[in-house]
Amino acid sequence: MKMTFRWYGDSDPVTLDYIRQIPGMDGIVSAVYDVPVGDVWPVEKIKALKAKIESHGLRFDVIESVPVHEDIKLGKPSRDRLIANYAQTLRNLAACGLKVVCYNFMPVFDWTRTTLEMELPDGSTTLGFDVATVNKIDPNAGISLPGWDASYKPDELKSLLSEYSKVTEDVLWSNLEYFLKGVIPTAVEAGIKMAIHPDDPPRPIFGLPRIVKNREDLKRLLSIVDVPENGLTLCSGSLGADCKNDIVALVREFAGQGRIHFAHLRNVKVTEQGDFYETGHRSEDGSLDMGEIVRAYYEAGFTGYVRPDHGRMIWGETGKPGYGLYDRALGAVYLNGLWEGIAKGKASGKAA
Ligand code: DNO
Repeated sequence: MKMTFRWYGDSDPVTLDYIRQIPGMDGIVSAVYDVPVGDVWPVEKIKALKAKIESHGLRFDVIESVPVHEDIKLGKPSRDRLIANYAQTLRNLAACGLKVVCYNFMPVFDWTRTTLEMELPDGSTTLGFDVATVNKIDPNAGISLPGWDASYKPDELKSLLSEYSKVTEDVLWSNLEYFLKGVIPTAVEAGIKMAIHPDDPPRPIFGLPRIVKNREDLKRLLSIVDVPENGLTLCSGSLGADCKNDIVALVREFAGQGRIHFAHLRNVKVTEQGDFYETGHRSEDGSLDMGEIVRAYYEAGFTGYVRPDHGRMIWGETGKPGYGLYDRALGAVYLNGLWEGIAKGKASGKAA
């Protein structure tokens, strides 16, 4: 596995100078942030970003994310032009040597939480999700969730949601199929691996359909265009927020098939009703057995990219919720330690 760290560009309070000091850190995961969604990412911007990252001794192979325009998810007539733009962005990324593109197909909302500052007994703060709180929100009356993207004005959000009222799960699937059939041939030609991120949390919210939330969905998605370039970002914390998802089994199955190109590794403490909060990465701290998950990657011969996912805020750090330096750095070191332990245990013939 190749260890990477998400970096939000020059505005990120966590600098490349700091990231390179994390033991075992190989590369950066980032994006071109100043091109409007739906436009083509120009080669010069990609090159400049890559040069900056590489000048810090880090590799840059993975994009998170090239966002999918809402018109594509809604299946509007403009989608053909937007899909052509997306394909051109993939060609431009390939021309600059990029290898993996993470994206998602969640309508309107990317990851959603009801608190960004839940205090844990040790005084750290973390992100949490409470089903009852979300169910009480009427999105048409406006949304005031912490971290909610304020780029939509209330009226815009209302009209977007009303467009989605006709989009059932089946319609969203057929729009995803249309998108994949439009971009995967270009990905194959260009040598880019597409890696869809699952829905976070893995359930419908605000009446909007969510279709990438469990094994059945992942299998269906991969079969739409059955080539390695149509692959997954397997996010343990997103899928793990539904205790019916067996992450170890998912890793064994899909990494075994060479379809996981990017692994997001983090732990969550989950209840059966679907409430959860994000813990430190260790197995003991959350509901997921991180040791077994990493072992599943190891045993599948996984050579793809990994990143520690969200971290808590610790040691007085402030910054982008989930994306501070300290707890994610601890996560990276822990994950590398698990990997080394498994590798050495196997090499010495003992069960690690
Ligand atoms: C959350 C992230 C997601 C992810 C997108 C991929 O922290 O994992 O926002 O980047 O869903 O498109």
